[in-house]
Amino acid sequence: MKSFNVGMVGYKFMGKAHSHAYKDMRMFFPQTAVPKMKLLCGRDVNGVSSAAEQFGWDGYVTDWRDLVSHPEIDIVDINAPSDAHKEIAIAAAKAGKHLFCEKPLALTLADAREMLQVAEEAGVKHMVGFNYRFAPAVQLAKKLVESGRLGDIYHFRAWFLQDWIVDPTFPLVWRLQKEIAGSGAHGDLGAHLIDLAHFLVGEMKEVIGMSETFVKERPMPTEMTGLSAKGSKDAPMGAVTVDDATLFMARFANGALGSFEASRFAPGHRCTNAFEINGSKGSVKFDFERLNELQVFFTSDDEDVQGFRRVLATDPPHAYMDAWWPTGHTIGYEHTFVHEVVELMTAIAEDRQPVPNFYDGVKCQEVLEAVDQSIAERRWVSISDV
Ligand code: SOE
Repeated sequence: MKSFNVGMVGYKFMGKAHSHAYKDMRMFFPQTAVPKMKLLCGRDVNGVSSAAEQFGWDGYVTDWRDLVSHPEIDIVDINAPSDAHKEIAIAAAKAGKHLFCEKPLALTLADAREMLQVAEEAGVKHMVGFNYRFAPAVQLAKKLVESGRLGDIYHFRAWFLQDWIVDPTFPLVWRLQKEIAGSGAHGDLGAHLIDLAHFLVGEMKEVIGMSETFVKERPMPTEMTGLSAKGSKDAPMGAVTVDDATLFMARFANGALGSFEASRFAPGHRCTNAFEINGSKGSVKFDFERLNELQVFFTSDDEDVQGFRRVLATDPPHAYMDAWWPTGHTIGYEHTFVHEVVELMTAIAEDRQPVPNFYDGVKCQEVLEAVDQSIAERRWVSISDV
């Protein structure tokens, strides 16, 4: 059995999700090449040492350069905040390491393109963390579209809604600072929707959008981890430099119409990542809050029993489900990362590029940037022009 040594930068929210995936994968996918959890990297020595112990990493370093130049590391996994992606990915590729980078790939389209180019020139494998593709119900939606069972696709309608910053006293965490995050709801949540749209429907031709920052100033944080943060009453205020919500419409190359809504200002929606696809022969509906299910509708059903029905994607032949539990036993958010790592390890072992890879990261970044341009210029923008 092949095995590859992993070095990972970042150990908070995504770091925990990836660590869990490397660990769990060995137990449920024994035929897949093994990820060896060698080195964890973080700037705070106390934080990184206790995370390394808790998550099961062999050791830790506090400078990513030591990880990237380490002769025993085969794969560099980057889940530090977005502003760190480019420098680490480029250094790692030049050192001959395979790359696994969280989304959005970079702060700008130019940076994302450079990352792809350097990775290709270095001849390394590269993967981007669009984990929602790996939910078996999403894979089923893909199968229904690809096999023609939904017919010609007319609509892709998607929304990713959260509510963790509705309170105006919630601190100014890094996700609300443009120089670190690149953008707000757009790049954090909209990026997932754009990738799902590419995966399920195909490329977009043109877009038009609008966005808003509802709370323009927030107290500086005294502590932050994952999506939670603490502030204090007397903390100085700082400017929010990203969007709280971005909405856009798109025309796909195949003629379908798309609508997209990403917002962190939707009370009651803790993490609603949902889409619908309508085609000439039927429709599907997915909602991450019920990630084991796909709602399907076929116009070919007898008229008297037509209606959306719920398919539980928990058993073979649904993707990945032969590896998990006995019939009908559901899986969760963390399993999407396990499947992602299965693809990463399999692709490297088979000497092919994993999917989705930096090319998909760039395609997503093109749409993010075209939407930003359309908002700034108040007009439709062609994807081929960015
Ligand atoms: C925060 O908004 C976040 O954790 C994103 O960063 C993830 O990519 C998304 O899956 C859930 O929400």
